[in-house]
Amino acid sequence: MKLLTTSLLCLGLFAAAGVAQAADNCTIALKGDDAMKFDLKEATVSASCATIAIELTHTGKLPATVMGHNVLITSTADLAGVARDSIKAGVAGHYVPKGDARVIAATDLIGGGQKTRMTFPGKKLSVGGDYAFFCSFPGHSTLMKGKLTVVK
Ligand SMILES: [Cu+2]
Repeated sequence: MKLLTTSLLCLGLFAAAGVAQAADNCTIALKGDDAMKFDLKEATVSASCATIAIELTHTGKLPATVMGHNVLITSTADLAGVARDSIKAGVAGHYVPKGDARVIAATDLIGGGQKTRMTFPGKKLSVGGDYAFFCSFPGHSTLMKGKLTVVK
């Protein structure tokens, strides 16, 4: 009976892990703080997800005008150019260049204690493509950036 219980427990754990992993592959969850850092340097999503979500939590206390964070996804090659052009959009424009085809996805700009979420179609990403995520608040992308890996 003890053996059976253990086996059932193991099965349950495996099932839970499988569900968690599948969910994670359709969501890019990041935390930003008052030290101008994201909690992750790398994220992985699946291009087969009908919808991919970006969830950003600002764990700091500073307002968006001082230490605002957002998450943009571009190809790695476009990161520097988009970061530069984002400045013109200003806080009111969430530091996201309007109608810029290089921006694959972008969240709103948030301040300390806030959360934001946006979704975009998984088909906007290609398996094996060279993508980056970063914060486009002026000066932040040097530290607040990471590699986005896209799997099948
Ligand atoms: Cu930032």
